[in-house]
Amino acid sequence: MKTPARRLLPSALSLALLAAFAAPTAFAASITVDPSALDAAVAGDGKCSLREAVLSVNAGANVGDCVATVLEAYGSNDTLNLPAGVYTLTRIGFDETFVDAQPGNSAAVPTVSNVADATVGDLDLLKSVKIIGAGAGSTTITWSSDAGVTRDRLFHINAATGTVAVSMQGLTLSNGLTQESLIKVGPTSTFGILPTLYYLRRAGGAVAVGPAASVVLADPNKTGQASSEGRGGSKKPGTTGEEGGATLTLEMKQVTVTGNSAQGDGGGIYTAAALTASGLLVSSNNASTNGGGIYNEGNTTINDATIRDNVSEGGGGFFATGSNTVNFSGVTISGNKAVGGGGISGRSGVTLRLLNSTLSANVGSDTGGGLYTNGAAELRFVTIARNLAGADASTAGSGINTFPSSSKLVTMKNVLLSDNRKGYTDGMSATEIAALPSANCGSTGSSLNVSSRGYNLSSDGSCQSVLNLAGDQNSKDAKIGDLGDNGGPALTHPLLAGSPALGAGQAEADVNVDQRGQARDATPDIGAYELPTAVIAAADTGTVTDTSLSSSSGGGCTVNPNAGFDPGLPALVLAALAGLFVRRRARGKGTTT
Ligand SMILES: [Ca+2]
Ligand SMILES: [Ca+2]
Ligand SMILES: [Ca+2]
Repeated sequence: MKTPARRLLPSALSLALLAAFAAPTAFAASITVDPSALDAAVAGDGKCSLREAVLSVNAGANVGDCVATVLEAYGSNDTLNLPAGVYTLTRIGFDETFVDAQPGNSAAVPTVSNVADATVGDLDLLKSVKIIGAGAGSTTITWSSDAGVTRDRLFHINAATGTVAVSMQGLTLSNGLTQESLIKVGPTSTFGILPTLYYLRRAGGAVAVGPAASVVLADPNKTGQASSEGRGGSKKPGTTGEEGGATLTLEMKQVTVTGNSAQGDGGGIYTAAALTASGLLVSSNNASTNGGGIYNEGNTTINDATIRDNVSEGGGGFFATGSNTVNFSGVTISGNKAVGGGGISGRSGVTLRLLNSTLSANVGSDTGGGLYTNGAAELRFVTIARNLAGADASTAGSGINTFPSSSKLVTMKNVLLSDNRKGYTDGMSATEIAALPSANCGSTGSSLNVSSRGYNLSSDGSCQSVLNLAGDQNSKDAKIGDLGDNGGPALTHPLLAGSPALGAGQAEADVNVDQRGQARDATPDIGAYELPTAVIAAADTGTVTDTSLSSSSGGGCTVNPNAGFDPGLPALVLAALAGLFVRRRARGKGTTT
């Protein structure tokens, strides 16, 4: 191929960007699936089942009762169309088979044979495919709960070589379950050198991405590993990467992952490869080890999403490990529960970037209600509020908990920390919780690995040793409302009248909107929520410049005397109206760059 002499060689980055954005314009083959079809792997009822359709994609030819519309080569980038309905899996059987000469004997080195088999159990996706539903409220893929049906996860992106790009859109994934007992491994052999596939038998209640590579489990009997790497004896990545020789990606748009369980990592989703998601809801999933909602070991970007009410041992909402970057923009993580890191748990190799996001009411029954990390984190315009931790050690934190052994820092700018408390035990009343000591910042050990970039607000003095730059405020009542629908795709904590967060942030060039899509002012509010200046002005009865809204550094808020709102309306009503407005406007978010 001829190349123009002066043409610059594309960098690896630009090639990667090209690959990411050069979406295929034509599908190879299109199959419409019938929700009333029996979950069969061969022809019989005259209807194309989801399983038959997946087998067709894998084979690159019609399987069972499916008949594809083929525009290009079958089996390269096909589309499965799933009209509204419930697609119920019933075909039991397990493909990743554990083989051990001495089951349950920790002295033996267990081996695993893996044969991805989409005819039974989970639907193994071996080729690039788009799975398109009629919307998360209309199209559901689930496992049968009937007696005699031994459930498995729903989807397994499971290729040892090649490139497999899977896109899911407009679906709900529910009732998946991975079960450790089915691989005949006793608790005495759950650590040591084991093939990754062992984990993939257990990991990912609804979806697992990635096979291959060997990994080493931390020995849960050695307490040192638990203390340095976070809660839960779990694995460390092998040198060749979790995805082995394959390039796997998963894209999810407007997908709900709810009510799934893993007797391992990733109650909802386990990913060892790149995940990109928007409009994602991950709720009420359960993992017996790490990542109640999502276990992440890849470079992941999630925008406009909710991760709530998931439960695990480490990282109730989201657990991040490996050497990866995780970008969250417009994500609310709430009501999740774990031993360590109720909302998010991040390990040492991970860089977490949170923008316009909310961590609320998560519980770390031991430590770290909101964010628990010994890796790097960059927080901008984030609200961390009302998270709870069990630990009452003098240095422990509930909003953010870091590790002194880590050289990585949590950097913060325009971050609002409010009413994160420790000493919590299950069953406490609201009155008892309100009486607990506040611990927005803290550390397992003495040094707080947090670095301010200014313009943060903490309702208590626990962050004061590090939040001491221009614009930082400590020990001020943040005056936030309850987590609720204030417009936008996820729940947020609104700022109330008189909040010291109002107009007290510093603008960032790449952040034009708040979590809801509301435009940011020139002097933005601290945290994920922006109250429009016009609303502040309307709530102010006559004073043009309200110095009570100024930040401690003097970055004040100049109100608009020409605001078009009735000054007689209470600020809260106006805030609600603003929320309704936000919900309807076209949104263009800042990016986590
Ligand atoms: Ca059929
Ligand atoms: Ca299978
Ligand atoms: Ca499988």
